[in-house]
Amino acid sequence: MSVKGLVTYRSAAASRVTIFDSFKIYPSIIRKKLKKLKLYAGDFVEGEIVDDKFVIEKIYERKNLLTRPPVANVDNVLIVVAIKNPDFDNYLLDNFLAVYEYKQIEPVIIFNKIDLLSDKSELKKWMEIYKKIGYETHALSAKENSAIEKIKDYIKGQISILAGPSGVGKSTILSKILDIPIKTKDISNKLKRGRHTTTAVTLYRFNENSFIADTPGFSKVEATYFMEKKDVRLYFREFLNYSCKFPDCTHTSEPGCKVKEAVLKGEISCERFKSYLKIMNYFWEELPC
Ligand SMILES: Nc1nc2c(ncn2[C@@H]2O[C@H](COP(=O)(O)OP(=O)(O)OP(=O)(O)O)[C@@H](O)[C@H]2O)c(=O)[nH]1
Ligand SMILES: [Mg+2]
Ligand SMILES: [Zn+2]
Repeated sequence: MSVKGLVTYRSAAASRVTIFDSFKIYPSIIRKKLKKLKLYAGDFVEGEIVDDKFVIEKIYERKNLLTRPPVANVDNVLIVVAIKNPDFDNYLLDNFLAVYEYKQIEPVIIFNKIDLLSDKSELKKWMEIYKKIGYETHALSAKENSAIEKIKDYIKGQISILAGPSGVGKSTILSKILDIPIKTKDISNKLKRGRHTTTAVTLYRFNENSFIADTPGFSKVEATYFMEKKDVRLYFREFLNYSCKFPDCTHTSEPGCKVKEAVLKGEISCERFKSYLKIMNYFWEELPC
């Protein structure tokens, strides 16, 4: 009898499938005829259970595929950042956002460690900037367990991954979402081992049919590593509301640039545009911030 499931563990040597009727997890093997297809965590599969193994007979078409870490069919990426410890780096966040826009995966921004802030004005300023351009934005303290339920609710029934810079609290948030006191050290160590072999990915299940993976922190992400420089403009979503004189305007040196006008009028965040210009390696002397 054919059974449907989700690949919830994948390493170079092994894979596991969680089946949808009972949520039981089986070690899985791939039918010979599918051997040349690659299998990723996040793949929806169909197959048969033989001798307590899930024999994969079909891999459904993927809606997207992340490469670092390798996960397919990601619905949300939770980009975790902190204002303090480590200090907030909006250039890094803007690169993350552009990359996930490019990959067509919905980014959610999580400002963690708000328990460390006595003055929340900077947090408010940044949250406003990202909310205004339509990003789902949350502020919380994983340490104090605040707002975790709201996030769990938002990503319910979906496949999500935690991403973001090193040390911002991704693994701590994961342990709160899973509601099990996993020591963050254990998760980090597991991930570090994974990094040295090839990347092993685990999708953890919570709230019945919701899945989430942790990732090791990146200290650097460059949008231009993923896309051509001339296309970066397409992945700063607030720029798309403006029609410049030239349809392929890169919003740098061209005349009649409506995006630059909008920056001067304060309609587009100067900080965001600053990140964009840094990616484009362009100096604009009128930049108001
Ligand atoms: N004050 C405070 N500390 C936190 C919070 N969340 C996590 N931490 C601490 O921040 C440090 C890093 O947390 P991790 O969860 O390991 O961070 P990570 O993002 O998984 O880091 P990498 O795996 O290295 O990328 C740990 O010492 C946590 O205890 C928080 O909300 N408030
Ligand atoms: Mg971690
Ligand atoms: Zn322009």
